[in-house]
Amino acid sequence: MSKTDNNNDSTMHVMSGIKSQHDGVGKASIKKFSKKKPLQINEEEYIRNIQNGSRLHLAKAITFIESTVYDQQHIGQQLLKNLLSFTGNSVRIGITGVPGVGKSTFIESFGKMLCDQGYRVAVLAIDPSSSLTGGSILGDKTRMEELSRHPNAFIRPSPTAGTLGGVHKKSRETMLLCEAAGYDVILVETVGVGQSETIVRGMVDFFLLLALTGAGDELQGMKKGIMELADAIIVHKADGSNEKLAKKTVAEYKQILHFLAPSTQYWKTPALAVSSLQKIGLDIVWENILHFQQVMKEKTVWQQRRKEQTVEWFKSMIVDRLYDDFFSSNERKQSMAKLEQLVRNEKITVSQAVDDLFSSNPNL
Ligand SMILES: Nc1nc2c(ncn2[C@@H]2O[C@H](COP(=O)(O)OP(=O)(O)OP(=O)(O)O)[C@@H](O)[C@H]2O)c(=O)[nH]1
Ligand SMILES: [Mg+2]
Repeated sequence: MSKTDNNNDSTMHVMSGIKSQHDGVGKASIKKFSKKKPLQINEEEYIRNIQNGSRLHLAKAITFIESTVYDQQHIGQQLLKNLLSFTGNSVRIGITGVPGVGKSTFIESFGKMLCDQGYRVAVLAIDPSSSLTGGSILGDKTRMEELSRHPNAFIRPSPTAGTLGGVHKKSRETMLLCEAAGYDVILVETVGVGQSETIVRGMVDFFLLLALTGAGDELQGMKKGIMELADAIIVHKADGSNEKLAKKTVAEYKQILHFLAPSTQYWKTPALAVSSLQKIGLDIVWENILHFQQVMKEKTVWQQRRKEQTVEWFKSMIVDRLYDDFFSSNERKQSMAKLEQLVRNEKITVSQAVDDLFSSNPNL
């Protein structure tokens, strides 16, 4: 890539491009963007600055990766390619739990504790609900106020524009960029609804489930499957008048965990009482994670899991690509519209319509 100036105009160009997509502006406007003069950056300078800890350059590189504009995406991929050999050295931690359980507050306190110990901490907030209003993101920014001011921290809320497939693709690459920038701990927050837990579980080494007191009640509503994804269950808000109940809940979870398959081989999933507001139990969570890392590295489960995750990522990107390619053809769109009409009027069966769509000689 040729070396040209990285001027402010280019940066504005990137920002507005991304904003438009999140605001729901469709492909037409993206095409208009692509027709503009190709965007170029000084790649070497970017790489050097990212590795030297420039948060600005890291943020811009992530913006390139997240962009839906081909030129920008390409720049992001080029940067990542050159930085790939510097990735992989962090502890990747996923954090999930129902809205309001205190994920952001936990990240603020836990992240700050680690930063104070000298670790560099990156936070990626994946929030499928935030794309429309942006409300959660603003909320999270204020909730993570102290952490965001810490020189060792980097916080990146990622609006997702509603597509979970897109989320995990970009979040993974964002995570790699953070690692290349020297972050030791990556915290990935996801709202505990639907598919996002499985996606995040597939990106991280250690998966934390935050729960509230009253395991008995909560378990009625909580899927056993989610508990089986967790490497630790945190009974959160274990402070004040809630402290006693939290300890009782921890005991209940321990009993339940006894009967569940552990998320990671050689690991007994613990249940721990934590208060992020009072900063109680955060050090024990970290001790558990360090112990997990040590055991899993010795048993090579750590390395194997990462390899499997990369292969799974590759497969899911193939599916994404097939999906996009399939639906982007105008000819196919027309065929689909015709077939839809035929199916609606019960002229042909759904199977016949699908066969027709996939056949090279559609009977239309
Ligand atoms: N008592 C107590 N309250 C807490 C604790 N942690 C968080 N809270 C409160 O719980 C509420 C929700 O906290 P958040 O951190 O925003 O929860 P969240 O899980 O990130 O919420 P969403 O991002 O909306 O899913 C806030 O009012 C917090 O002050 C805690 O350790 N103790
Ligand atoms: Mg939150």
